[in-house]
Amino acid sequence: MQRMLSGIKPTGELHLGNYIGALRNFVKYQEDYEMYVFIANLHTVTIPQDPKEIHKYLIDAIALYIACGLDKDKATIFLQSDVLEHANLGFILSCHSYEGELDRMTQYKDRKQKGETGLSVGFYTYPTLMAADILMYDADFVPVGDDQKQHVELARDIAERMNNRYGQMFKVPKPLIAEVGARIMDLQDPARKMSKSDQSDKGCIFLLDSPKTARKKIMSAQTDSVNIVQFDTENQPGISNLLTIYAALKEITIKEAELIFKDYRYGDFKKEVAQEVVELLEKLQSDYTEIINSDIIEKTLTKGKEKAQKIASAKLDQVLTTLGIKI
Ligand code: AQP
Repeated sequence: MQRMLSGIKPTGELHLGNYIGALRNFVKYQEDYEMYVFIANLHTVTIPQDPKEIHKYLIDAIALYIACGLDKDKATIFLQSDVLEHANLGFILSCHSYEGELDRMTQYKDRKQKGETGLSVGFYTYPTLMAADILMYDADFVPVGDDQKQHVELARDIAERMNNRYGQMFKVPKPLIAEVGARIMDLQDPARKMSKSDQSDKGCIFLLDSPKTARKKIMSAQTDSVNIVQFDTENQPGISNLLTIYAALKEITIKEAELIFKDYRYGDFKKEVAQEVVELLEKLQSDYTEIINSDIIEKTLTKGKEKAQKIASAKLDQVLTTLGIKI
C-alpha cells in the first residue's frame, strides 16, 4: 500500500480553505493509502503566539480532523511534538540545505520584502523541519493545497541531495494537488488565498463560525459587474472562487457547477453556495461538540504517537548510522 503524509499547523481556527484544499482529501485517501496526518504544533512557535489561544486552536484542530471523518483506525493521526525525532531530523536536514534555498521560500521572502524585521531563526528554517516531517515517513505522496507545493519541492531536493551523497536514505515524495479547490481565495479579496492569519476575518470562513456568520460572509463576498455566473479567474475572481467552493463541496466539476448556475442572478447563486457551506458547518460542528466532550482526542493521539514513533525512531536511527554519528 502506498503511503501518504500531510499536516496542518494550528496557528488559528481551521477554515474552509483548509477543509477543501486538505482535510476532505485526507478523509478520502485514508481508504486507499496508508495515511499519516499530523498536527504541526512545532510550526506554530516560529512566530509569537499567545499560549492559551494556541492551545485552543490545537485542540480544535484535532477535534475538527476527527469531525471531518479522519478515523484513528484507518489513519495514523498524531501530534508532531509527540514524536521528537522530527526536530532531530529537522536539524540534520537544515545542515543539508542552502541559505539561498531558504531565502527563496515564499513566506520568508514575502515578509522580508515587506521590510519586516525581527523574524525568528525558526521562521527562516521551518521549511527544513517541514522537510523532516515529510521525509521521516518515506511517503509516496504529500497531499497539499497549492500554496504548499514549494515546501514539498524543497523536501524532494533535500532527499535527492542526501541520497546522492550517502546512498539511498529517503523516498522522494510527490506533491498531490487536487484538481478542484487547491487554492480557495479570500471572499473579500479574491486575489489572496483564504488564510487563518488574515487581519480581517470577513473573507475567511472558519469551520467553527456560526452558520449565521458564514452565510453573511458568503452573501457579502466580493463579485463583479459582469452579472454572469461563469468561471473566469482573471475577470471574475470572486464568482470563480464561489463556483469552486460549490463544486468542491458538491463533488462536481467546475463545468457542472457553471451549468447549474448559468441563468442565476448573483444573489440567488450566493444563497445556494451559502446553503452548501452552512450544511457542512452544521454537520461538522455537531460532531465537533461530541468529540470535544469525549476522550476520543486522547485515544486518537495515543494510538497515533505509538505508530508514528516506531517509524520515526527507525528512520532517525538509519540516518544517524549512515552519517556515521551513531554509536
Ligand atoms: N486557502 C486555501 N485553499 C486551499 N488549501 C489551503 N490550505 C491552506 N489554505 C488553503 C491547505 O491546508 C493545509 C494546511 O495548511 P496550514 O494551515 O498548515 O498552512 P497554510 O497553508 O499556511 O494555511 P494558512 O491558513 O494560510 O495559515 P497561516 O495564515 O497561518 O499561514 C495545506 O495543505 C494547505 O495547502
